[in-house]
Amino acid sequence: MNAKQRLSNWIHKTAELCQPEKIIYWHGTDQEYHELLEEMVKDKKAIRLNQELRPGCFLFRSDPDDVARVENRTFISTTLQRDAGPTNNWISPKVLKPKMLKLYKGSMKGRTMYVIPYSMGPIGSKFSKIGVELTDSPYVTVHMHIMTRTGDKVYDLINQGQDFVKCLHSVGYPLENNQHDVSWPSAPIEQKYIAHFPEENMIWSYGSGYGGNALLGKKCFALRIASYQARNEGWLAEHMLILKLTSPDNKVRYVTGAFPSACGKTNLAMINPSLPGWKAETLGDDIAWLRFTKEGYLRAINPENGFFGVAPGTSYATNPNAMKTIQHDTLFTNVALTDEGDVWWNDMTPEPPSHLIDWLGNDWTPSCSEPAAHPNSRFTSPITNNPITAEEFEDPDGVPISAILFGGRRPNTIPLIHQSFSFQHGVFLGSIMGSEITKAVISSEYGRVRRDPFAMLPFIGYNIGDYVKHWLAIGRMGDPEKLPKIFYINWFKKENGKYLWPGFGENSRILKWVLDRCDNLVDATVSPIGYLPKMEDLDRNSLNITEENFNKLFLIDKSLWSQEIDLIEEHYKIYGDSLPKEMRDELDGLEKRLLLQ
Ligand code: OXD
Ligand code: MN
Repeated sequence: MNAKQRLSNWIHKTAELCQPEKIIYWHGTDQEYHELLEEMVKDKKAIRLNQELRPGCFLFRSDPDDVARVENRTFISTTLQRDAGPTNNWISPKVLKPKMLKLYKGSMKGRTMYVIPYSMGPIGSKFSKIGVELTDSPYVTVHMHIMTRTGDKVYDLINQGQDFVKCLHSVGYPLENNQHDVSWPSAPIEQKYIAHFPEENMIWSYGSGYGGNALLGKKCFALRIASYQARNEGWLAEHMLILKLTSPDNKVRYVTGAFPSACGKTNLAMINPSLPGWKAETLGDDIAWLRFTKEGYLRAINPENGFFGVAPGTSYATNPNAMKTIQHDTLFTNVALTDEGDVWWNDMTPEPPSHLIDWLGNDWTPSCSEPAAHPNSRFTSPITNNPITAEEFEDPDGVPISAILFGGRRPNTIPLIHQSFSFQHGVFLGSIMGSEITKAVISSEYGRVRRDPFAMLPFIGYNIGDYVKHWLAIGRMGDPEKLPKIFYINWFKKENGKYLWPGFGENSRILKWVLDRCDNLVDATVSPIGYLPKMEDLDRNSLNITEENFNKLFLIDKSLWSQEIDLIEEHYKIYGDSLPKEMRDELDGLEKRLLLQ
């Protein structure tokens, strides 16, 4: 059976199973998008914001029980448990499929099933992959329209025989006998399933309408399924931003960066460099697909077409380019509504407005103890809204990557920046990545370090040990001269509860050193943990920071590093017996170097 027949068979079989009232084929036009938004406003599922203040913008409020990715309901369903590995929830397809088929039976009754063909990456690029999402959620449909490249050109690729990822999504709220709909349908938590069948190029999502649970092109396809495909096909699907940097002498370089959540990834992707003459442009803020070219360089594309950013904390002070991005044609979810029909969230302005409608639809004043916007409230904007999106974003061949940045939020131990001794040592740095748990995440574990290898812990679609082995294999496939250099960054070192480093635009000073190292323009100091900058190579002009504090940013404290080794040992237990030997060798090497110091 060819791809076209497979698509039509699958659509018809799904319709028979889920029993939608009607089927709408999405063609990817702005007219369909606007008409569907109008319909949602009429059905009270969306609020039109003040079109003078925020043209083309709408607000959605989710069910209070459906506000984030549900990792404990996310499954990798492979034939063998070993292939899902020790860090994923696993259920055999033989058990999971009958369970989910039961849930899907009649689940779209009284609703429309949208058929959304989409491409991750520029349509037709060698880097790109295509998928089709069948969903009964108009919210998901308008969001997929922004976040991916949807439309007829993708049907054309399928007609030409290109394989696609089958993505089925239902909110799990059938409307029986003209039952009245609710504004955000979803299913109880124990019925939610975000299931991946990597062996079959297939995703089944049931019961949630929110973000990564439901916009299946994003975490489900572009990370979990794609990482599985990438391992088999010799490339990398990573949770990384892509940034273009132009130096005052007009030299262009590209870097990628992986940081766990709440580490300022979107801010870095949209940085305004403080260093005179430097220019930064965005290629992506969340996902990168990297492949070797014939010439042996690793090139990257951003498979997405929009931003799905966390709203709280975003302001003209922290991220002016994001604020300009969301000024128009943006969909907001779970933020607060002002009396003028505009949006607001914590720290958007220094003072909150005197009255708001909060994300739950209730009156809110500054004396309320709960935040007006949900901590995981979001904005969804086309990538072209960003005033600093790089033109190469549409380049089907991607951009060559000079450096890979890893990082996390650590109040101590880890210096502001260090460089790995080799690609393998860089893989080690990725494998031990961690971040302090902030109050916004899990309050009971506040202050502890949570390890998030490569910022991919919830997104690796297969065995984590095999994933690290695959990174090592990529290192062996590349010419060491042409492979990106790997760095580890910590913008968040503190003393007496205060950040030592100003961050934001000043981070360009560190990026400059990264590029100088890539160009072999500067030497470095060899330390037990990696290469450190020589102080004279960091541009400190007009930087308001004392010599003493500056030095503290690079201090390697032996007793903290000895605790760190114990923490890494502890962390490595999660890999079980799948930890590659090279990582153990790197840890031994680190320990020895620290002892000799
Ligand atoms: C995201 C995430 O939403 O990483 O990008 O959770
Ligand atoms: Mn992310």
